[in-house]
Amino acid sequence: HSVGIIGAPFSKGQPRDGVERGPDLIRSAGLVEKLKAQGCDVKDYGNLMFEEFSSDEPISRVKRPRAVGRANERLAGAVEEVKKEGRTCVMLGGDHSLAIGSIHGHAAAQKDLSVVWVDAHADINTPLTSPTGNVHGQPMSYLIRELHSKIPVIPNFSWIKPCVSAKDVVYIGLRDVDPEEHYILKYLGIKVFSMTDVDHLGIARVMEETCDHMFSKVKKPIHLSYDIDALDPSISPATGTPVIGGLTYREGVYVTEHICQTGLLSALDMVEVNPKRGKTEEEVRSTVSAAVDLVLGCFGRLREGNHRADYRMP
Ligand code: DIR
Ligand code: MN
Ligand code: MN
Ligand code: MN
Repeated sequence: HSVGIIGAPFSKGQPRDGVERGPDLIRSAGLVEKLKAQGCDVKDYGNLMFEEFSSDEPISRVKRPRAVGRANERLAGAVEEVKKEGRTCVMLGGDHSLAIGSIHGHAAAQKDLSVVWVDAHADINTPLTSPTGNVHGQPMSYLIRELHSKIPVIPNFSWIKPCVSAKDVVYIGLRDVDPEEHYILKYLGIKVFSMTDVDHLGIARVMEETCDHMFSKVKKPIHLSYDIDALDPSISPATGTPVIGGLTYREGVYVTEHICQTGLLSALDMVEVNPKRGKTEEEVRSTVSAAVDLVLGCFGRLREGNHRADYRMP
């Protein structure tokens, strides 16, 4: 695997600080070294720098629109560059509003994508349905073509062109969905595997059906957007909006192993790791370590073990 890492230390898509420390923490846990040890060719592009806005008043219900819009525009450009260099792009967040830039930049280089969104939340509120005004609860609404007419004009958001079709999106792990979001998911006929479906089918069948849905016509490159809050808070408590009843560590890793074996993973987001939300050092360590393992699972790590193709027994 050829991998390009972009750090996006950005937190203004939601109200809690600390999530901007995600990229450096995930790197400190040895991500790059571990990817190299499993045979990946890794280029770390470092952290992006983001503009500050002295005045950034809400527009409709959207909080800090200028900062969020500009940060995502920068990220989109960076992701497009990584894709043009032929690498699978790994975006380390930061909050999930960054999926706007990550998916937009990916789509600019690759045009037709499938999106697998692994999260406790659907993150599909429009600026007009959002109960909180936090953009990390809205990124999908800006990206889905079918919602274009529902998006008002927002400063620094005008560069965004919807680039994903509703039929090319699959959700896994949902368990905290606003009523308006539930309406949108049903109205657009989006494929959803909620935690009820994970309980009912088991994660293996969920992944089979995810692939069947994605590959029903042509095989498109996959954008995997992984919110660490998809996992149960017993494993990843250090996150802004933990929700009880999530994926086990094993289910979470299984998702990455299955996506890896499709051979179609083209970009990955790993977001919402927030060390300030951990009550103890151990809670932070467990959350960061899960995030690292999920990334490793996306790039060939197998729980049965791995060895290099050129290994010879001494
Ligand atoms: C809620 C919470 N649906 C919102 N969303 C979160 O703010 O729109 N997303 N926490 O990660
Ligand atoms: Mn999310
Ligand atoms: Mn979430
Ligand atoms: Mn499959």
